[in-house]
Amino acid sequence: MKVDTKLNTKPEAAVKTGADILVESLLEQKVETIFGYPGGAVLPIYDALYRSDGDFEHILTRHEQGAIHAAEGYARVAGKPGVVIATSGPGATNLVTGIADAMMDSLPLVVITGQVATSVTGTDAFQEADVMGITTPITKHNYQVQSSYELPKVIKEAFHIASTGRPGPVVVDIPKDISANLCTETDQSAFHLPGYQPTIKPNPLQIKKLTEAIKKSKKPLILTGAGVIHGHASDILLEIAEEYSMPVTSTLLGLGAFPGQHDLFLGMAGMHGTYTANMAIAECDLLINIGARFDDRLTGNLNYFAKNATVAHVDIDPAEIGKNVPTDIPIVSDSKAALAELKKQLKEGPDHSEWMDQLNQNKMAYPLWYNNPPEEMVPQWLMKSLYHATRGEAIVTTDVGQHQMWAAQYYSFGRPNRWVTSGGLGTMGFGFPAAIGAQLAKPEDPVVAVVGDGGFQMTLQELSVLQERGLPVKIIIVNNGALGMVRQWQEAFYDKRYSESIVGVQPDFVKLAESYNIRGMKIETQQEFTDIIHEVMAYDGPVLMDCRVLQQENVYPMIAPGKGIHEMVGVKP
Ligand SMILES: Cc1ncc(C[n+]2csc(CCOP(=O)(O)OP(=O)(O)O)c2C)c(N)n1
Ligand SMILES: [Mg+2]
Repeated sequence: MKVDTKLNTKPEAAVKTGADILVESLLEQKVETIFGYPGGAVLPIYDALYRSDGDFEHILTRHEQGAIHAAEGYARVAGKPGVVIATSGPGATNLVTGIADAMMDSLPLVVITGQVATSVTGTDAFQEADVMGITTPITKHNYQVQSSYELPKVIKEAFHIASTGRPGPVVVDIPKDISANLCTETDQSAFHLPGYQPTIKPNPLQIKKLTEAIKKSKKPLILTGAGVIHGHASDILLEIAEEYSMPVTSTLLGLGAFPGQHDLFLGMAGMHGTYTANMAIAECDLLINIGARFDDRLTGNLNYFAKNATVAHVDIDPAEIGKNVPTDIPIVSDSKAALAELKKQLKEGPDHSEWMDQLNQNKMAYPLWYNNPPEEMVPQWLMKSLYHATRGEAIVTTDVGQHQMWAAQYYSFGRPNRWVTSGGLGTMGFGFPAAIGAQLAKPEDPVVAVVGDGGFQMTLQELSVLQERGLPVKIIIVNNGALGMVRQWQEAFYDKRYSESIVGVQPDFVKLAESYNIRGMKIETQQEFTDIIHEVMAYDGPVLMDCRVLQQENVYPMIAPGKGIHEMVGVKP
């Protein structure tokens, strides 16, 4: 390895800096869009980007958190890794929430952080932070690059690890001298990762067990998680479910994996799931989990979860199987490969017409409900109307809170990769920047950011990106003047002591939008919304709608913490 230690100021065409090597490696990975923010330790990288002359679209967000959530939205919708660059120290630590969010929701990211020069590592140098230490528990993998020689290989590995198996974030920390110095030789060999070989194909014997369980079942139920979407398994799932007429429910992150309007779909399950879906879990005799991780917001009290069921679990991550729910038929596999093998082996479906009748009766008797005084702006109505106005075709991103649950309940997703929400970490401030990333991934598609008045204020600085790029993202603030989900819990479990959850003071969101040269409007009635929404959606530019909804509305049904999945409150008015 030959490395020139002189700082590079004006590289000759033939001589490259480590940063040039990085840029070449990113191009080799067919990276088109980078989200980032410059600073001292990444100056050589930004210089190399400048000199790369338009090979990439670099999106300068106004905060590193905006960059990483935008990259998550991009990854979710584009189905390939989102790429982020931030500087050392505060730049890197500003990314931490988004890295943890991507880890929880299995989103592929390659996150490049600058680091102080190797000569001062460990001296508490200016803007030094232990990025490896901080990100080890929240990344699928992380690297600190030791030489520019190894950079091409590290980048290849990083993209491979982020996007294969169970996707996740990979951090590549690059000391400034390594990106700045000239480099004459690089390792172009192919990578070899013997310790990382995700199991993609299912064990056929396990699939045989599943086919036998399906044949015997009187009350089968399929549960879709995000793994169906990551594995591109929606089409084959639909074929199997239709052919054997098996009902389907979903986690929050699995929405869109199966068509939301389909007769076999029972709605979302879990804390704010439908009565039909949750009772189906409580009563089924066979639960087939495909790519969901049985998290507590889905299961409620584990003592009551799927108690009567044989549990089959398809997951590409073996660590998920049996983690929370004892599993009778473990299937470590890519979701599509597992379903393909199931389709091949399955010759006979379940005999379950009584079960289907029961589920259909539940659907009729206990639909989602809300009171709807037409003179009021009712948040559930708002989500349902957004669904109709966009014919279910929009890409919808959300923040976290009541509006997120209403969007999940009332916006019905017909296909995968249209629903972008922060599930595992529940990150307020996610929705708006994620919409920016989603819009960049699909420039022609309608993108709506459904955000809370609280969460929006955590990342609204990214309005600058809309202004600068003219991205036609539509922002719907479900403005209840409250941290609504906190208010709901305080109403239910803290005797209405609304500690710090009713927010009296807000900016004028319309003026705020206008100050960024973005169309803003305040919507106070159903009529106003109906009158304008088609025009808003057709408008070829960003629009912010400040929708003033009723503050006292709660999300129902609800499973209280500690309760079983069958113990819902608010099932009926
Ligand atoms: C970063 C972060 N901080 C705090 C919380 C806790 N939390 C969950 S929902 C919520 C209220 C969100 O309020 P808003 O954005 O207005 O949405 P609403 O529930 O009113 O629809 C809070 C504070 C969180 N999820 N994320
Ligand atoms: Mg709110």
